[in-house]
Amino acid sequence: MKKLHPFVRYQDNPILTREDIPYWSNTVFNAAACKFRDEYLLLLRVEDLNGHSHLTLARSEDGYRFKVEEKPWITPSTDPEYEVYERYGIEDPRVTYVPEDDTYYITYTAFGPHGPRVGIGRTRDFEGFERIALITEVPNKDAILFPEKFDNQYVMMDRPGGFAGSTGAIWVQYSPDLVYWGRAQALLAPQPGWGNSKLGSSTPPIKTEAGWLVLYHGVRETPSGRIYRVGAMLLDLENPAEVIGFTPNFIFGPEELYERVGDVPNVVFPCGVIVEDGHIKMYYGAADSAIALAEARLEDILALCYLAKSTETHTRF
Ligand code: BMA
Repeated sequence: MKKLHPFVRYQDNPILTREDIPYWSNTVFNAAACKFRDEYLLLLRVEDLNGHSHLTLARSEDGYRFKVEEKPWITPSTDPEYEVYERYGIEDPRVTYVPEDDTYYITYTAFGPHGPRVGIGRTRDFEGFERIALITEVPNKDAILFPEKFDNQYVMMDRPGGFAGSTGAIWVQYSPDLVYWGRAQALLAPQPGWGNSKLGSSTPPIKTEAGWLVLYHGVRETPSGRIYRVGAMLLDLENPAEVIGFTPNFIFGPEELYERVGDVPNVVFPCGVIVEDGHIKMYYGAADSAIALAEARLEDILALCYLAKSTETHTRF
């Protein structure tokens, strides 16, 4: 089969499966990624045998071969402020380093009897982790913080809605302190086609001369289930609520067996990217059962973002 441009899968994919987790688990998928003190780190979503998720660190010297830590790092909170909202697990982390604060912020989906909502916490050393707040109501997920402030405000993308048959769009919100959020605006919404049901931001914004580059996922509802694929959008450097362009076609989707077959078939779900020398390493969950890696040249993704500046494939507001 002719391979899609511009991502190339790592030859030894998948890079992590439950065989690599030192304790009993059901699956590992949807990992955040960053570099820290010359190491590549993945913050893995590990689903236990009860079907609830927690977060475990994996470390690597080369970005390809990871060693998973012996024990979970962030588990659902027992603090009464959080407990009910994290009772069924914490999922799909994203890590954003904010140089101004010299801090790594971790956003995650907290899942409990009321549904999914977003939590945020911080670390400086990937040893201690301090929760800051639960920052959305339900239902909401796929929240990612920008690495810079805009007019002294933190900015995050999130994905309210998208449950019980409703569609879900990517939004932005602002906060002076990471606790209180508002001025919400819709950014990019589903349209008929590959992302007809839900869109959600996937990976933390990458600053380029052309704008903030964000990979996002689009969900297509089909008679035999959902297909999760990946697109890219470019946001204005000064105003992250302004979409400069996006890829009208998906640029990555499930093709390999490990992406087609698993607990949830036909899913590629990136949560982390690492950029080095103009190349991007995209770490993605495959079929909710493994973690895989694909690489692309940054400029190739940027070029594809200019194909759509208007409303052809997705609705802009
Ligand atoms: C989304 C998220 C992801 C998951 C995907 C496919 O809604 O919950 O964690 O990978 O569904 O099941």
